[in-house]
Amino acid sequence: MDMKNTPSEKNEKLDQLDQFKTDNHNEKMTTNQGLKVNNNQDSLKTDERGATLLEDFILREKITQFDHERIPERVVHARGSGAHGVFKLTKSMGQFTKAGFLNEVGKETPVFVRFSTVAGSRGSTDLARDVRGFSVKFYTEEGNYDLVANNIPVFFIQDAIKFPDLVHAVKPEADHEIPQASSAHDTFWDFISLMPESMHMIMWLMSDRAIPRSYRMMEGFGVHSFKFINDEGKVHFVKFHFKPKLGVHSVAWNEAQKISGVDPDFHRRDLWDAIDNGAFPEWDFGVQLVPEENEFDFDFDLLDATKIIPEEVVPVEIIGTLTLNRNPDNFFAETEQVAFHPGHIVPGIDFSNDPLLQGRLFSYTDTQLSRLGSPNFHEIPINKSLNTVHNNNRDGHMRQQIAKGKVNYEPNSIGGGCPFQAMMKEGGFTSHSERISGSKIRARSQSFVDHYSQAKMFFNSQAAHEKTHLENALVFELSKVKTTSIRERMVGQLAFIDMTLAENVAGKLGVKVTRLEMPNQSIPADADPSTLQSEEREPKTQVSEALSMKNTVKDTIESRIIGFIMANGAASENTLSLKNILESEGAVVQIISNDVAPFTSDNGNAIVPHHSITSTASVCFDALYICPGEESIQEFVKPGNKHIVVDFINEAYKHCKAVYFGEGTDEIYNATLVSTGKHDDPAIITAEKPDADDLFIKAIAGHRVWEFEKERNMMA
Ligand code: HDE
Repeated sequence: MDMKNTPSEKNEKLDQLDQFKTDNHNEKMTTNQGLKVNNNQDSLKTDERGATLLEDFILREKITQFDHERIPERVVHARGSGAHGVFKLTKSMGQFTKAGFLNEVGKETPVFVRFSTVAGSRGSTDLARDVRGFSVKFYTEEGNYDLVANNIPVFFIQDAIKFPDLVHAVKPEADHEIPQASSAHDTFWDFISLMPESMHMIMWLMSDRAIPRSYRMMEGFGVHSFKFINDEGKVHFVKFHFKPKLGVHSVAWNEAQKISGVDPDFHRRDLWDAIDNGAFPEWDFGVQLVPEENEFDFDFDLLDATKIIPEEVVPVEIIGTLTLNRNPDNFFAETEQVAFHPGHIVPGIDFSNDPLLQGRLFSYTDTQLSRLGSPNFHEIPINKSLNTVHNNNRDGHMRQQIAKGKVNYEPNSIGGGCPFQAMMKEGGFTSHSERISGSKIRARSQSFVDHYSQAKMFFNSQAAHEKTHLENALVFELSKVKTTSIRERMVGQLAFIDMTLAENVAGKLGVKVTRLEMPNQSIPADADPSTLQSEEREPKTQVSEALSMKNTVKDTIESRIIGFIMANGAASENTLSLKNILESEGAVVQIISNDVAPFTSDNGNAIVPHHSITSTASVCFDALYICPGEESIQEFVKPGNKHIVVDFINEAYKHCKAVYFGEGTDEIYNATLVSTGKHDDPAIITAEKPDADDLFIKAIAGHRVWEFEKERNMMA
């Protein structure tokens, strides 16, 4: 496999972490005090059958530590997976920002990234329909910079004050704590149907973006407008983007639900295995820049987090590459204890006045206090900045740093005035100075009032199959809603986005489409409704190509998992040659047999299967190859085995995957739904097709033949 972007020889963060690592290999067991332990099997007792003594400090220490092992999970984004990596700058942003890590082309900055779902608990499934977190901690020479991003570029709400309401609504319902990791329930849709500002986000959430094939195949967005500040103090608004080199891909919803049962750690495992195998996930890092003086050039407000800047209006400039190339050593120490905060910034980057961002700036430190238990969480190795901390902040639970001397205040003369404040030219951070005038007011800007036009733009930009999936997702979610009035109100919302969508959904829910004269919850009760009622506007950009995942397909099969179905007597020549071709293109071949006992191929070689067909499922593979070999096929079509292999292939077929039937596999082919399908389906490959191997590779690179979905499922 192509081992690109091998971990840099030098990664200062990893070197720093090394100082905290321990390895038990060849060591004697000790207590927490370093005392060697002689017996870790029996507690201290009055005699062999007697009561245990309170004196047993070894027992007490062990049990006490265990009793306190758990810490509170994150109030949102509890379920996550992390990895180390490197950010390499490919284009200098020196003209726009003085941030050191964005100035010198070729500069490498160590990073730690944590991906997450939002609603589920720590142990919940990876494949929930949900937003994914994409948090990046850049360990820069000027301090830590955190880009706490999501895989969706907009948000549900415009103002942070609504965040607790949103999260309460989506989390399991308060009385019976049901459902886990799912938005398909009454309280979520009750809230959403009353929040027109969430409609754009809802379009994204109901799209397949919310069920990614892999963390490695999703985008990341900073969501808010931030500011770049250059040496002269000139300001540009900036939106951040991560674009995966493997393209943006999803699974089918039916598949997601099955993966949740078969392998709830699917995304976590996929990330871990890819990095372990040297298939390092990579993203292009890009920016959309808007000079400060052009702030008001748009038909939406740059400070409104429910809007994107369409890429047709401001293109994304690619400025660097993010590569993840090392798995953590310890999940708790690194992935669980890492603490992100959008307020961790460096000179050259500043906040905008987006009211959602402003609220976040308070929340993240606050939440770490209850989660990690102390304001000293910055001293946990994964959170430590590369440069040593020098200030007069002191003490508190679990303080690690030993600050020398008697001086812990400033100004001081006894300590020679240290630590000194840094001048700007020495890297001292100064907030960008912005002239603000106005009166104190608890209200929302008129410029935030259009809630539907970008929802329309998103829906209009989807390919036909993407629209169908989005519609089906709405039907699924709202079918789980028990309160009819909520279903009706939600359909009324959809009518502002697309009437056909609303009617199709309504038809399947058994409700009527009534366009709403609805109160907009973001409007204060005593505001003049004629000025603030949500407007129905046509989007200026009708269709944005960047919004359809279909347009992100890349010509690569790297890291795709291909299942080879084979047993005793499988034809070794064809199988090996295809395996070699696929692996040389970076794919991963896994052998599936009737059981996991080693078998022999037709040339007498012993083969050890990765899976038995009953211990895995077709949803865990990107494509299938039914290997040739008469004896092997006979093993699979034996009574008792046949329906298992047929169901396995049928499922892959229904999920629009590439399926390749080797020579002489007709008996299986004929028993599957595949035999009843259209012959021009490019992802069904049979051995007699010219260039069958190439066609298979092309089909895998295309990810799925969604355009044949209806056809493939009609046969079911
Ligand atoms: Fe977060 N969010 N958030 N959020 N968020 C948290 O901080 C919050 C928002 C995001 O991998 C919490 O450390 C408020 C937008 C990610 O550790 C908490 C608001 C975006 C993660 C918090 C938002 C995010 C979090 C919980 C509305 C995309 C996971 C644990 C004003 C740009 C970080 C924690 C990780 C986590 C608050 C909205 C992304 C409670 C108040 C918008 C990726 O502080």
